[in-house]
Amino acid sequence: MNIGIVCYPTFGGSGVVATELGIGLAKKGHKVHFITYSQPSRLDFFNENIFYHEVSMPSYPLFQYPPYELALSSTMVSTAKYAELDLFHVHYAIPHASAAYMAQQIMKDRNIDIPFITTLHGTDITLVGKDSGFSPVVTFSINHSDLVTSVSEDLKRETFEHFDIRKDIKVIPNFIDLEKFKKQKKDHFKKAICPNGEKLLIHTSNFRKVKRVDDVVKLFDQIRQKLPAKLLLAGDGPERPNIERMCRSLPSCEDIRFLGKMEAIEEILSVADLFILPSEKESFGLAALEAMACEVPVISSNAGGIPELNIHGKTGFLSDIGDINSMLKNSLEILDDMNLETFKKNAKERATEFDIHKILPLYEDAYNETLRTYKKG
Ligand code: GMT
Repeated sequence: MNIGIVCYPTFGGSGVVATELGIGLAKKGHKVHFITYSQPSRLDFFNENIFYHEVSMPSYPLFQYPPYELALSSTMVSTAKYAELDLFHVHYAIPHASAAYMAQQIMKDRNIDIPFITTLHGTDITLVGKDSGFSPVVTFSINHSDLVTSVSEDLKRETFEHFDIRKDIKVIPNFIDLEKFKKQKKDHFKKAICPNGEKLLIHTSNFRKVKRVDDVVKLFDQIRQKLPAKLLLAGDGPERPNIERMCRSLPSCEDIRFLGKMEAIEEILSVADLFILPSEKESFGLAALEAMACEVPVISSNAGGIPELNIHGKTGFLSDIGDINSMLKNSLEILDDMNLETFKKNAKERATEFDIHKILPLYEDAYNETLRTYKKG
């Protein structure tokens, strides 16, 4: 198949899923054409089946807000023609699904008629999508997608709850490449970070408010009063300066380290004992899946689709959003040496259920089914 993938090229979950999906499809022999405004961060190697088409934005002094969506639609049209695409798969409703609809209409005018599939990832529905400034466009572009997928049952439920959706949504969860995300022997890292055998806690995110990174720090501060431990905070984003300020006011500050954005996060996950994800909203929790694949149990909130991944009492624990006391009790239970190895083993076992080799064929089936039923108009 010739597949056009549209995504955000940044470190965010939707961009990572789209890029890893494209890489996986290319390895299976499909030709994959990425269309985005810069090279996706995980696409830094050569593969004969992967192509990259940059959306370039004409700059003009009249544009206070550059019309990215129009440039994207134009690039989709030209790529579809010259690469003879069979379909588009767009990730994140805004503005990719509406740009795809526009591209589809333009192509029809030129006797090219191909379907587009939209994958909903989370904040495109639960946060920005609900905003009245966007919701009519989100509703329209979901209803006019030829197939819609969502990354969890909970996100599907929320989409139906908040938008007037007149078509089915197929749930295809996030997935993981277990060749890459596996526990590696990095004892020297552990020795350097935890020289006295402290327990190692980690959180990775884009430091947006929904991630509640302040809860991570509050929880760590309390754990630190019960046992020797260190905390790594990986990633970057708008809340980082506030979190750094907060850390500096705490006695446990010297045990907290900010890592910034990391390419090879699996290396650090390999030496961690506990992953913390206290999010306000989380449609799936790819970061937690990456940790679990590296044998790291998860303390999380019960927001959104997290319970579809993290099994309470087995791979970690779920608590109500902001319930630090419950998270503390649960963390201490996991970090108890009598329990830790079992939680680690369970986390890994659960992660294998989301093996890319199991999930990728679901997307291929979805493509084939869409191509089969697409009514050219
Ligand atoms: O977590 C983020 O804020 C990034 C966001 C994105 O769209 O890039 O991630 C969302 O998509 C991921 C991949 O499908 C999911 O695993 C994340 O749970 C989801 N984030 C939220 O719902 C907050």
